Amino acid sequence: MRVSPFCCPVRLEIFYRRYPLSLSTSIFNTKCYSPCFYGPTPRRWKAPSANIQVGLPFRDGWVYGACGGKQRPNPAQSSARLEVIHKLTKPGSRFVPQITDRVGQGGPFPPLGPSVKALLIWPRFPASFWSFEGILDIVPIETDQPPLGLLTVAALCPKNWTLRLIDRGFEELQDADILWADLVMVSGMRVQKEDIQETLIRARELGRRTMIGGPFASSEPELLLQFADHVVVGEPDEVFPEIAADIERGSAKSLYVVTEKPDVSKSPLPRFDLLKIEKYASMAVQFSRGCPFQCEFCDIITIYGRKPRTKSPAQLIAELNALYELGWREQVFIVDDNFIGNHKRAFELSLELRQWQESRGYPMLLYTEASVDLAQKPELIKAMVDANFFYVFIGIESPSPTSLTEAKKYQNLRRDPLESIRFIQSEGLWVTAGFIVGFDSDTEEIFDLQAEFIEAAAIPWAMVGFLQAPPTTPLFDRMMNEGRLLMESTATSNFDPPNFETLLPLPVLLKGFRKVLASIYAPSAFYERSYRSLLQWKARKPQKASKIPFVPLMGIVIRSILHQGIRSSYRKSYWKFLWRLLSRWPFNGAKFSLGFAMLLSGHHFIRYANTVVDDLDCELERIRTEELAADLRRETAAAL
Ligand code: B12
Ligand code: SF4
Repeated sequence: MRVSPFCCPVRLEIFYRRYPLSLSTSIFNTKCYSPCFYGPTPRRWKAPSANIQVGLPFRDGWVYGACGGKQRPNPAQSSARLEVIHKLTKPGSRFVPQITDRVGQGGPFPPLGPSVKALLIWPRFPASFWSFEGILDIVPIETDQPPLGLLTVAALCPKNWTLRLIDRGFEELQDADILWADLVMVSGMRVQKEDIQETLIRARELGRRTMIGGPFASSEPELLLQFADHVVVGEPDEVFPEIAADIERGSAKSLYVVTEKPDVSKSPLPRFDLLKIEKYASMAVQFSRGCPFQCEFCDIITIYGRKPRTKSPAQLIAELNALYELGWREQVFIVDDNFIGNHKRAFELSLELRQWQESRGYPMLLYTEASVDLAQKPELIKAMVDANFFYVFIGIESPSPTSLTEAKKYQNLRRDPLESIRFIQSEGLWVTAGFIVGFDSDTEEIFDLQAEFIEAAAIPWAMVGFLQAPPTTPLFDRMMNEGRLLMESTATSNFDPPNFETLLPLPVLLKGFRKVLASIYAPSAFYERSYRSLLQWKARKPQKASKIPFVPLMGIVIRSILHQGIRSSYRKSYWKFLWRLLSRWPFNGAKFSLGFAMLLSGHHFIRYANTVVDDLDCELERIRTEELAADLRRETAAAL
């Protein structure tokens, strides 16, 4: 069979280790003459026995060739391919695919030699709930979080490689930067897809070798194989030296699927020294990977596994020490998928963190993510508070028990979630949380229930999004089996409408979501909730906020008054909240500083919610016009 050059370019040869014969049937037995991937000269492929052709559609519905060409895919063929590759690369699957690229003699990738110059790139994010744009107008920082995955991979690179890091959150990427490098190494989440794609295409056009790893690569390698020379699926902490050796000596593969979950207690100290540290609002360290629960929509457990693996407390403290040595004295996010996934280890760590904080005068404010069953562990909460944890992000998702049951989020059903949140707040941790609409069990009441819950729990930073079915998850499989997956969906995060057909009609879902956002981020509601959250949060004695030196602090105050107190449309609510803060907690450092952070954050959340509401209005208007046009066409046809 001759294959269109646009559908090409990568061949996956699969060895099903335990039962090699069962996969010996040829799936797509091909000869390829693709000019797009390996230069203009057609090459003939010797088709191996089990050979999968990758040329899957992107969410926009087009199949892209590595040359940038595109064509409409054959939907039946594409979804069959997607399904096969999805199964084969699914972590934990019985299949252990070893993928070899067989182009040319001795592999298509020439050796890069022992002194590789590697450019690490962290692509740009689109504006969202998490991007805190508004705050960047006021606070002298340029971006939120550092790319910890890239910093970890940097530490795994051979010592004789020269490394540079570019964070596209605040840095331009010049051609000269790419041309400096022998190897361009990119990381990223699905939500960074656009910039990931652009960066990889640009590096390839400039003739540079490209490699991508990280969560997007781990969940959708088949898409990225079209743009990157090397795609690394999974956590390469233990095997990266082998991959690096392949790169150096010219035996590198297109795709590395690391199915084993590494022992993170052996992971190296991330290369924080590569960061322009003063540009960030927060630093990040990771204690554990994986989560023991089984939420249907979650790709944490398909990427990082259900058995939480932890570092040693000493290892984490060494990471904090490294940040301390670099002069970092502000907030640090412990970016665990679920900090209390292994609650015994979390407790041990918290005890040691307390000593470390005490011995240095509490230099770092900590925050993390945890499941709601934290409320059943008062000793752990106390230990965290003593270690200077200020707040915790909790996946509440829904106040509806039916929707939680559908999502298999059973841990949220053990105790009333409202009670749990109030307990955590009263024990000393301030709470921020995520909420989801679009479950099959959701009815039209869900929107009011969500807004009421957020108000009752007093959660100022409430991240409300749509349910998504990310590839590799059980929800993705279910939607695929039910024929509800939208292949043409361009969704990359929970802020986009679902990538499957919801049972609630789309206009109802969009209208309901709009209602929730408009109600909870109305300025008076936002600042009232912030105030109530401070009343509910019982800060404890050891909790110490980060100190901001006087001069930058004055700059922040002046810019806040200018942008928020004078120019903004919500200045009345701003002044009311500021007055309450000053009159009630002028000498309570913890409450005052978190309250001040909430005061500033209004500039992001209120404006962000307004933008989303405007976008939703446009989208609803578009749907309404389409429906009217369809009605008109039907009536005209009937009349004729
Ligand atoms: C911290 C974090 C954030 C931070 C931001 C982090 C940042 N740097 O900007 C915040 C809270 C802002 C955030 C937000 C979001 N996040 Co987030 N986040 C995380 C979290 C918890 C930790 C990330 C981290 O630092 N990990 C530690 C490092 C060491 O792990 P790693 O990146 O996987 O790196 C390893 C490998 O992947 C690999 N690797 C990584 N890069 C590279 C590069 C190369 C070349 C190679 C070879 C290997 C390699 O090597 C590393 C060592 O093994 C992860 C979950 C997780 N466990 O990673 C989710 C996660 C990355 N986030 C995710 C999502 C969906 C989001 C949101 C879209 C959520 C939403 N509901 O909208 C938003 C989008 C942000 C935005 N601005 O729009 C998903 C991504 C899924 C995907 N397939 O892309 C994850 C996996 C969690 C999940 N399943 O929900 N997030
Ligand atoms: S609790 Fe959170 S991390 Fe764990 S499976 Fe559920 S959604 Fe994923």
